[in-house]
Amino acid sequence: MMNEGFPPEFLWGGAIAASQADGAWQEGGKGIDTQDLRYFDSSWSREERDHNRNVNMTTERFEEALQAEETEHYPFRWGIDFYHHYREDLRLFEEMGMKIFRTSINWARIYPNGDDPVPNEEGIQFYVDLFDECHKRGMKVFATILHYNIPANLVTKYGGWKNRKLVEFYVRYVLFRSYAKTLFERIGDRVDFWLPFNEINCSRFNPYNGCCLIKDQEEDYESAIFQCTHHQFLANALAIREGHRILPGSKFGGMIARFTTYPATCRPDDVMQMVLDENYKNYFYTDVMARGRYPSYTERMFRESGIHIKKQEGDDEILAENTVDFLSFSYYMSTVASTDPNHEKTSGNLVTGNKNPYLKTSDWGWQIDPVGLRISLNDMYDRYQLPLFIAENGLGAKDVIENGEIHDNYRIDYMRAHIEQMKEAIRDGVDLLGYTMWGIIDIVSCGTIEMSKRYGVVYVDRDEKGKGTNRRYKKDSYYWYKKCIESNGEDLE
Ligand code: BGP
Repeated sequence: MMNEGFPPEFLWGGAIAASQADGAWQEGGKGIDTQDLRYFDSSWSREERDHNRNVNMTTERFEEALQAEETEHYPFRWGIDFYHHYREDLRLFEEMGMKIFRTSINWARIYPNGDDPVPNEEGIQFYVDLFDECHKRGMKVFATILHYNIPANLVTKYGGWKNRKLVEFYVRYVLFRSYAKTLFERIGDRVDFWLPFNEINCSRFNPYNGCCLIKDQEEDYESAIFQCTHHQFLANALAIREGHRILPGSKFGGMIARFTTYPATCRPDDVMQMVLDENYKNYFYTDVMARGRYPSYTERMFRESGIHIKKQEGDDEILAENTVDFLSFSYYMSTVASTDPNHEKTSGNLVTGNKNPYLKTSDWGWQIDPVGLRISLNDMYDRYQLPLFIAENGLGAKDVIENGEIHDNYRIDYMRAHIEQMKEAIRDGVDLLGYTMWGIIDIVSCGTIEMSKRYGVVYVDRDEKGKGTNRRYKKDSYYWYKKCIESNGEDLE
């Protein structure tokens, strides 16, 4: 029998990430982490902001930031002070009727230096309190174990994800309690869905964010990126193994940033380019996590890109025996594959892509494509036959507050169009578990570090220097999403 619409148990929710929201960068015993070190200047032009979005962290900037005590130029050090405001914010989410809340756990709150022999009890208590508050307010917890930021010490002392020891610190250390195992043992009963990594394909597009690589330290940068990714694949698989062992019945998802790609024309070469782009940007990662092995096209892909990685005895078995229970992805936009190097470009999440003449773009140049979400859902469900969860989807925009109101009809239009396509995908037979709209509350943008790029249905009065009352205001989209949830996706007017 064809599904008509959203199942009664569909999980409507919202998502944030610790580094973009929490602030309190030196409180509660937290160590300094890699996102605390990203520098932003509110006087930067549009070009400088886009350049710094992906400019690879330099050794000089990294070391300068490690010594910097100031916060104005380090927005991830203050976020929206969710660390102190979470009870108020969760009450707002409860009032909206949210069923699930996604956030990430900050590794540097649990192990301030990453290699500490014992965990930081204040950090564990923060997440016990936060997740208890979610359940008290009727929301399930969707926890991302790692959303880019690792303790800075793991970079300075060990070289970050390039070093296989990171796998030990993340999940397997027999001597110390490792990060993920500590979470499973100490707060595991409070988490309903786990994501070991946010967008495990990010390293390919933004290596500092994805795997904390500093470009000027790398001889063979491309190979270093994929060596880091191999270590993250192992950590992902071992987290699933340890999580299933410590928490029987627990659900672990693999997550990518989904770059849905169309051929520029029906010319076969453009279509072949699309196949290559889809494999390289998306399926390579979900194939490893869901099928448990490097796909057959890896060898040619690596060879033609000059990529060399080192595996160890037993790695293939770890990947094969510990695949994901569901797949998850962020979806903002789609892009175009073209064999024409002069194809017009536009910006996008993590990447600059080819322009699609049939699509409008956001203020930041991201191509808005709701039908692409239906295509992505059908593609991924057909390929893996695993339940899917949309972990991020939303519109970054320059919202304006007038007398305490924010009339963000453009965001309502964006959400309505994407939710309509989600319903179509469910009617196509896709098993879709839930939807956590990205940036349920305004937070600091991850790519361009801009507070002015607002995603939330809740507005936060804070500017790009971290100044403001930090008060929260319900946008028009807050009331709209509340109705959408109450009607289980039926009332989208
Ligand atoms: C994804 C990240 C999120 C969020 C989102 C929006 O890649 O997982 O952390 O940042 O992109 O991007 P931005 O914040 O750059 O607008």
